[in-house]
Amino acid sequence: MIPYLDLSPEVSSALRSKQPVVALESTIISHGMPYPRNVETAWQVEEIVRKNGAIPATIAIINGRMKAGLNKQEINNLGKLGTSVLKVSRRDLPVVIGQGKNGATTVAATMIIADLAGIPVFATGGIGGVHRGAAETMDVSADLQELARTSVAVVCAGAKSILDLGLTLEYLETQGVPVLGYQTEDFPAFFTRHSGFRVDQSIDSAEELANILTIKWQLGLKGGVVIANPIPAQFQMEYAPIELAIQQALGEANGQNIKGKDITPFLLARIEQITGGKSLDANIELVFSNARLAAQIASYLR
Ligand code: PSU
Ligand code: MN
Repeated sequence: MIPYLDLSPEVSSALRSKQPVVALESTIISHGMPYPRNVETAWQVEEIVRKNGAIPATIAIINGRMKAGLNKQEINNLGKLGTSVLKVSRRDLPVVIGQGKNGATTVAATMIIADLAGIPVFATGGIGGVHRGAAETMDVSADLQELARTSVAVVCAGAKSILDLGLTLEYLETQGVPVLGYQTEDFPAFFTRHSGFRVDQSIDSAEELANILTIKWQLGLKGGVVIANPIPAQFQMEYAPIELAIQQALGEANGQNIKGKDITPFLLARIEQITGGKSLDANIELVFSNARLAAQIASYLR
């Protein structure tokens, strides 16, 4: 029994019988996509995890309880609340629990709860990272520190180039976090398959990825792993328009003095508006692809 943690009956029985389970985050639902597509996407992601042989565990805080495994109604409520729900990272967890509130968990907080629940594989869209201009702002996502300390593998499509991808990779290297490309040498840049930066290693199969995770944790090397899965080629965006949209959104964020935890959701929403919704379509497809790979990895992790 872990204090303040509730597993859904399905997740609880899957874990007890050692079936594969995939953790899913909720900030991507509330702050990462607009209603109602956020909710439809979250439901579809759960279906994809099931079709690939694993049980989905969407993670959030509801009335001050950490939940691993939400029902459709709970996902719908979070999606409807959107950015009015608290965005919860490591530092926010004790406060939102103490106050009995609702919270959507970031990559960092989802990793913490997945680890408490005993779920080592987690699928999302993109991780947070070192922001452009971090030399002055010191804006480095708590996701990176979490990857350094919490033993959960995060399957993502790399990181958006709203971030400084070069510094993000340097930070992960310093912190001892493996960055493994799934069938790619190139660290993917979320909307595009290539960023110009390299991953540590390209790994060809879900089975080999699972084996590497097992070895890392058997060795007592605590901490996460970034599994970078490029967006499927048919859904990737062209580099120039997405880079232009990012530049414009960054300029606006600067002009409006947006800071701290608000900056990532602001940029995501503006990029979607500027690209006329095209970025949202790409975002959804890459999450589907990550859910598929995560379920396969979880199935080999035994
Ligand atoms: N990047 C995305 N989509 C997202 C996020 C990041 O492409 O939805 C969310 C994730 O929940 C991530 C969080 O953990 O933003 C990072 O926020 P910050 O930069 O404030 O640490
Ligand atoms: Mn930040």
